[in-house]
Amino acid sequence: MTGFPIGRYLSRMPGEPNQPGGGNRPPVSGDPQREGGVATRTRRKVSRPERFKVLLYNDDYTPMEFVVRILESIFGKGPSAATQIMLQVHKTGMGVAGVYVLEVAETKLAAVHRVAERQGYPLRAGIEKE
Ligand code: TYC
Repeated sequence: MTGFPIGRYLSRMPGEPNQPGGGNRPPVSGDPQREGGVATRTRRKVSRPERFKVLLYNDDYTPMEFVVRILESIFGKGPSAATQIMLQVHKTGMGVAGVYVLEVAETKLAAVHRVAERQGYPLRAGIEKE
C-alpha cells in the first residue's frame, strides 16, 4: 500500500466497527466515552491555537522596495502580493503582513525590526490577536 494510513489514527464512536478488540458491540449504556470499561475518547474537539496578525505601519522614510523585500523574504509573499500589501500600508497607514501562531508572529516581528534597524529605516510593525 502506498500513502499514509490515516484511517488507523481516526477516533471512532463506541459501537462503530474496527475498534481494537471490539467489533460491533453496542455501547455501554449511559456513558458514550466508554466501551467495555475502556475509555475510547477523552476530548471531542481539538481547540485551534490562537492566531495573531503581524501588522506593518506606514512611515515617510522607509523605501517601498525595502518593504516589498521584507514581505517576500520574511513573510513568504510573492512579488505581486508583497507589492499589494505594501501599497495598502502606504495608502491606508496599516496592513497585514501575515497571520501566525504567537511564537511565529513574534519571531517575524523581531526580524522586521532587526533588518529595518540595520538599514536605519524607521519601519514599525506590531502584533494583534486575530
Ligand atoms: N510610505 C513609504 C514611502 O513612501 C513606503 C512605505 C510602505 C513605508 C509601507 C512603510 O510599512 C510601510 N517610501
